[in-house]
Amino acid sequence: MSYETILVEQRDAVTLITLNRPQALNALNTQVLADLTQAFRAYDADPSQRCAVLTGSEKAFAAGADIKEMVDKDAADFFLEDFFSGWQTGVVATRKPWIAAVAGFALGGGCELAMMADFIIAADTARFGQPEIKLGVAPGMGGSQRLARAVGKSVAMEMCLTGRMMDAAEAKQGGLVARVVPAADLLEDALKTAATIASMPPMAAMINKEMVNLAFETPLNQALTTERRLFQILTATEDKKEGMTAFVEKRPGVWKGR
Ligand code: CO8
Repeated sequence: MSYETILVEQRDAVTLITLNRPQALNALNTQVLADLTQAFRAYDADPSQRCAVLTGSEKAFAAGADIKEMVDKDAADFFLEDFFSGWQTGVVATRKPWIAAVAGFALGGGCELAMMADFIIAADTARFGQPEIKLGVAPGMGGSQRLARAVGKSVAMEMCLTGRMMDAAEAKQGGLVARVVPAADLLEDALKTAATIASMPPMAAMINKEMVNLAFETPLNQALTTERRLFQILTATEDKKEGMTAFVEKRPGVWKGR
């Protein structure tokens, strides 16, 4: 498959997707969304691929939605195109796990894209922010909701109202990112983490992802019931039998993916 704005490679069972619009600090335009949608769907559909990493450049993960693409649109254009809705169906809908590896700027839509990932690993150079207010608008790809869930109301509100950036240390302290690593080690660390996830039974990985996401989308009682049902479904897989037998026999499991 060929892409205009991203690079995609497979490293064993890990798909590495790199945003590649350096001249625009990886600003997210319609073509980036189309390319990412195609790449994430291909990843989801390929049984040989078990985890993905999305990254940007040293300077910018992504500096936001493409302002030059939006500057001449009016409200009717945004409404009729249901602008930004494709991120939900094209990226968030990915069923297999994926990690955002963030260095440099992750602003506006860039911060929102990172927060769509299952978790974020940040370089010590990472800067997160929702500066849309300075453009006369507000987050439109989930930023106000996901940031508030990640770091709490006060910090999210302050960031959205002032447009200030949060550095990697603060992002770690606030729970926005799983880990901060030196910039030079970012990709290696993210790929190694992805390889660990890729070595797990794949259906269990997908269901663990679905379960954790329930915590942010569903009332507790309903989520607990769904967790039990999903657990019960996993007990019917061949990989459950293999995983538990391998433990008892003191050997590594060999996964069938079903
Ligand atoms: N869109 C388009 N182009 C961009 C963007 C962007 N978001 N960010 C950077 N670029 C371009 C610049 O225009 C510049 O291009 P050129 O060389 O042709 O002028 C090139 O990238 C390099 O950028 P700078 O020269 O500005 O680089 P600096 O190192 O000086 O600054 C910054 C880096 C601080 C990241 C700066 O580029 C910046 O502030 N960028 C914009 C950040 C921003 O505001 N992001 C939020 C965008 S809005 C959004 O994401 C969601 C909007 C929701 C709207 C909902 C409407 C319905």
